[in-house]
Amino acid sequence: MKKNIAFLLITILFSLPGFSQEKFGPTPTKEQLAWHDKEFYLFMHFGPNTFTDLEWGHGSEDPNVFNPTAMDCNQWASIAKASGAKGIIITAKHHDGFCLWPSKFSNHTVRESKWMDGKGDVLKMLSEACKKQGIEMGVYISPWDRNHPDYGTPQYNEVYINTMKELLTGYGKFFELWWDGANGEGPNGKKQQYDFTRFKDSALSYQSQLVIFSDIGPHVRWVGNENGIIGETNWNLLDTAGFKRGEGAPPNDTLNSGNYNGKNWIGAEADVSIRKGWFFHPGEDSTVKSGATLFDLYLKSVGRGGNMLLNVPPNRAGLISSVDSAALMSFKKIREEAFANNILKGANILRTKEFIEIHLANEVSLNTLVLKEKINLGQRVVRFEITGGNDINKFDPIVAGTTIGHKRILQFPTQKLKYLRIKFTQYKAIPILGDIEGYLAP
Ligand code: FUL
Repeated sequence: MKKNIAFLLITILFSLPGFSQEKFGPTPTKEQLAWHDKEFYLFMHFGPNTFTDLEWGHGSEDPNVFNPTAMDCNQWASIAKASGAKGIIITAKHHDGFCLWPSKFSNHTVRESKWMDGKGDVLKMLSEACKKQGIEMGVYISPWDRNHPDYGTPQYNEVYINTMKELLTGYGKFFELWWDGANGEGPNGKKQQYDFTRFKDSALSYQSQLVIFSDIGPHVRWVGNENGIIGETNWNLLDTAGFKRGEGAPPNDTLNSGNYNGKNWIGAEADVSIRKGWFFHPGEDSTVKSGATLFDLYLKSVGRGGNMLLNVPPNRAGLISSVDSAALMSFKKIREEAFANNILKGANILRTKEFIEIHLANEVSLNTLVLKEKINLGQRVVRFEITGGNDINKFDPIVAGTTIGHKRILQFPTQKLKYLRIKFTQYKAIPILGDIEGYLAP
């Protein structure tokens, strides 16, 4: 009977004007929605720097320094898959200009190296491996190029577009294109004026499903730090008018939290390396983050409504080192255990404009909640408070927070309760949440 009344109430409420499933404010495109659902994927920095112990190659390195001895992209992709990552973004070209594929538009590529007698193509090997494992692939193509002789001239914009075209038309579909903000001098001492508008239009003309990352999007934004941490308040909204990539980008704290009233939907992607450097350095094995540290970063990125881009750089053999893969597997295990059994499944849920109440049949112990907004209808929740207990007339404070977006993971000291209430204390439009999950994480 009680259940029927609740159901009736929900039906009535959802048919009221404010409850209609209308979009509110900027909303994500279907490509951005698919991107949000990926949540966690790997970054791989690989190239001459792997062999020279540098982070920023000069562009004048002998191509022969690139010489992985046991290169195996199937190992990369199978480790990525086993870790639960949805894809791999590879540095097809980093700032040193070295192309991991035999580009027609450069003389500084795998073709000029002795590796596989100049016949190797990392992009081809990786795209085949990802396909085999059923994961997706993305490309980092550094606009800054310390090798290309045309860098710093208008001609370089043509070179960059041709380079993108070659990659975007030769290796199957990518999910993401990564534009780094660093912009220094080329080999001729000149800085480039990038034609990003044309870069964007051409990239999308070759692969319209792409999401493009940069400090300011257009589709995905940097979070203002390289520690993998998104702001506790995270709006998927950003104002980009008047801002540039690199120098001229919005302040880091703005990128970290987005703009409350931002005009564009631009989700946050937290990039961080599993070890100290972005590239592999033999002396940095001891800096590999533990599974527990990675899980903490997961809570501070995916758990704050953004995505986690975790860099796991292949070593000089051309393999993921065993310390890194062990940390990834431990991270996977912690996630699996934390989200093993949704205690709230099947509970009675009562929704009103200002709160959601969950009534359980029996008392449960729980220390984790996962909330999701239906972001296809816009990001609406500004602030919320969660209370609960064993008495329908007495709700004690448990946890409070700001913004939900794609996902909000809340962890708190274990509570024993039968009743749970999520109260929206501030919202832009009537909150519309998806499934609410609860767990008892070890
Ligand atoms: C930075 C680059 O300069 C680093 O080398 C690295 O690629 C990192 C992910 O982005 O801006």
